[in-house]
Amino acid sequence: MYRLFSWEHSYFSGKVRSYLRFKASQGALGDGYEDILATPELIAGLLTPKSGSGAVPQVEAPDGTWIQDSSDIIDFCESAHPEMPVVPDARTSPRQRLAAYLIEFLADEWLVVPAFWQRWFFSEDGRAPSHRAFNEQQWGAVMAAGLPGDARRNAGAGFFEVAFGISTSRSDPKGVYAGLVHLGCSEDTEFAWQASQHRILCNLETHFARHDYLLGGRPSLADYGLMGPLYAHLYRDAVPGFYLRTHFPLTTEWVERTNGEGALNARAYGQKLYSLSDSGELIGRGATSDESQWLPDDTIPETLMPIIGAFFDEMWPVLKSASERLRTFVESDAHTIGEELPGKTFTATPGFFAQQLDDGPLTHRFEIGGVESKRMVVPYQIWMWQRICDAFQGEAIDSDGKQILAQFLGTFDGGSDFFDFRGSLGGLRIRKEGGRLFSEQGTQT
Ligand SMILES: N[C@@H](CCC(=O)N[C@@H](CS)C(=O)NCC(=O)O)C(=O)O
Repeated sequence: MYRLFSWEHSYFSGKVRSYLRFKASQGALGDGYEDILATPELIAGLLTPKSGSGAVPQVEAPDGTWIQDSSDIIDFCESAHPEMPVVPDARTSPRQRLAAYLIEFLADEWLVVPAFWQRWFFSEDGRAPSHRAFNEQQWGAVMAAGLPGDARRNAGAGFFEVAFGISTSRSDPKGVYAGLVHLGCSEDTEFAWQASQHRILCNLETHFARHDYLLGGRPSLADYGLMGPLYAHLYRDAVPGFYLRTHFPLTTEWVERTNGEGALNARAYGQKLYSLSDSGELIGRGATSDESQWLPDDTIPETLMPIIGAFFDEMWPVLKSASERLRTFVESDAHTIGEELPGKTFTATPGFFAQQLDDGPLTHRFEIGGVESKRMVVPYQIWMWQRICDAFQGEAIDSDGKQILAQFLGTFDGGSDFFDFRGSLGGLRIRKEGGRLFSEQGTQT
C-alpha cells in the first residue's frame, strides 16, 4: 500500500488525496493507499528526515520510495500505474496535455495566494463573518490529535498565536501572514488578488454548466490541481465555503465530484445513472458529461480557454520576470552553480531572507489588476515551468504535435515564448531533491 501523509485542511493534500482516491477507485493504484494524519511527531521524526522538508503531503510508495511534493507524487504514481491516466498523451493529445499542466500550475502557484488570504483574513481579530473557531479546530486536530475537542481547539488557537502572531497579523505579520506579504499580497494588492480569483471562479462556473470535469467527462491533472485551492480553502473553510456554495453551486458540485467521496448528487466518474426499461429493468449509463471521456480529437473545451487565458494574462508575465531575476542572481558572484536555492512557496526560506526580502536580489516588481507591488522570486515555480517543458521533450512529441502546440500557444498573449525555457534561463536548470532545490547547468532544451 501507498502511505499518504497529509492533513485534511491542507491545500496540496486535497490535490493528492482526490487523485489517489480516483486511481484507487479505478483499480489503478496497486493495493491502494492509507491516508495518515501527519502529526508534528511524524513530521519531525519521519517526513523531515526522509525528504528534507516538513511540508505535507508526502507519500511513501510500497517499494519504500519517499516522495515529497504533490506534482512529483502524481508523476510517480502515473508512471508506476499507467492505467486510467490523468495526463493526456503527448502524441495524441498535445493540447489537452498542455492545458492540464497549465491549469495545475495556475492552481498550485497563483491561486494559492487568494486562497490562503481567504483562510487567514477571515481568521483575524474582529472580522465578521469569521471562521476563526473552525480554523482553530481544524489545525488543532493535527497539533493535538487524539486529545479531547476543547484541548484540540486550544492547541490550534495557541499555535496561531505562537507561529503566526495572529493578534498582530497586520502590524507585524509572521508565518502565513508574512508569507502572503512575501508573495505580493499586501494591503495594496489583496483585493486585486481576490478579483483575480473571482474571475477564475466565474469562468469555472460557466465551464461546469457544460462539462463535468475540466477536459470533458473524465478527470485529469487539471481537476486535481484545482482541488488544491478549491477543496481545503474555498470549499471547506467556512466563510469562502458559504460564498462558494451560494455563488458558485456548479463549482461546489464539481468539488464534491472530484473529491470522490461518493457524494451521490455530484455524479463522479464511474458512477452510473439509471433509468427504467419498458419492462421495468434498471438500465445504467455513465453518469458524467461528454460520454464520460475527455473531449474527442484533442479538443479544448471552449469554456476552458478563458482559464488558460488567465494563466497567460496574469501569471505568465510574473513568472517571466521572476525567471530573469533568478537567472541574474545565479549568474552573479553571490551564487555558485550547484548551490541550494530557496525552497517551497508559502514564505521566504530561512537562510535566504537577505535575498528574498526587502530589496534583495530575489525580489521583483509585479503587477496584479493594474496595481504594482513587489514579491519574492520562488525558484520552485521555475522548477514547475521546467517540469512542463520537460514533459514535451524528446520522444514524447513529434513535429506535428509541436506545430499544433505552437498554433495553440500563439492564441494567448505571450504564449509563443512558453517553451523557450532554455533561452529564458540561459541554460540554467533546477534540480529537485526531495523538498530541496539546487541550481545546475543543463544541456536539455
Ligand atoms: N509544492 C508543494 C507544497 C507543499 C506545501 O507547502 N504544503 C503545506 C500545506 S498545504 C505545508 O506543509 N505547510 C506547512 C509547512 O511547510 O511546514 C506541493 O505541491 O506539495
